[in-house]
Amino acid sequence: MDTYELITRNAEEVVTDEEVRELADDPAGKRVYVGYEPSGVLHLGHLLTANKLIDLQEAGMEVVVLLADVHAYLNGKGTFEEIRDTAERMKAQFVAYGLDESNTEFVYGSEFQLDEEYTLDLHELELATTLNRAQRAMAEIAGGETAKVSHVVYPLMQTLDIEYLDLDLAVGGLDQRKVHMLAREELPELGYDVRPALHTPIVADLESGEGKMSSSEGVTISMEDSTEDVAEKVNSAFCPPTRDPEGDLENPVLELFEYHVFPRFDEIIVERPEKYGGDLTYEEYEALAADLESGELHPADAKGTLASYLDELIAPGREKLRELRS
Ligand code: NAL
Repeated sequence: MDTYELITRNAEEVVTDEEVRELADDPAGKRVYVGYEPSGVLHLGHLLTANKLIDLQEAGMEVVVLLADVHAYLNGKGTFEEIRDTAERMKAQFVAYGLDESNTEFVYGSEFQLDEEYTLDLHELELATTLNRAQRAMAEIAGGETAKVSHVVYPLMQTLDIEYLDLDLAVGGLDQRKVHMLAREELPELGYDVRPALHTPIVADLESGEGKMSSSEGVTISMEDSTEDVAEKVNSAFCPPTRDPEGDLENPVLELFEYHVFPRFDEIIVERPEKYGGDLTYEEYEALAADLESGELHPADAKGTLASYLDELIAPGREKLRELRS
């Protein structure tokens, strides 16, 4: 796979394609970041962006993970002490999941966001941005309620972090796109450069195939789930024998194969008794999706296989969590 393909595979959107192509021409030493509001337990949403970070490390880029403690505080996620605690657990789970520790810089937001120069730049951004614009940038991240002043400071700080962390590429879920668009507009106002952004898709709810799966609503899989939990959740997942069900629905089983399993394994083996046709081996997502569609692969076999690969992916993080709690 060429570097541009590796960088952009499974991305829902790159802004702009031309800027990302330029990065792909010379990726060595380029700094890419993802920021996360600390959360004590990783779920599939976190792992989707982590998969992208692993791709980017493979492409030779340096990865910065921002443990966005101040942002979590501004978004009402708890006291500073609680947030710090969860951030340490989060970091340990990312490393267990497979982020190369020797090539990943973990930074706490509070390490630089409370500096004088940063604060003055932030105030300049506050002066340059309308309330309406900042609220719109924050709507998806806050999940509705953006009535507090903290909610409009949040996207401005995220904008500024792109400059202060000296980044070449911003990565995030599609829910971050409005903040990244704000950053493209506002950074030049302060005399800073515009940076490209890459957005990963948001996977549909496991059970219904509707809308967006997140930790707060709907069914997801987390590092806390046992092997049995994973099997049960995948087993009750929505899985019509097609890639594109009617209307707004998605096939979450296929999405998980595409975004979570295939990027991390060279081949996927569906184990089947001889009387049902014997084992199936797939090197590409498309081949598996085509077999599900044609009926060659039964949804129950697809689910059983998905559950066991997902379980293998989360097992090291689950172990780490147990260790940290004992
Ligand atoms: C991501 C988040 C917060 C601050 C950031 C600063 C720089 C780069 C990325 C950042 C968290 C993100 C979320 N807004 O919704 O999880």
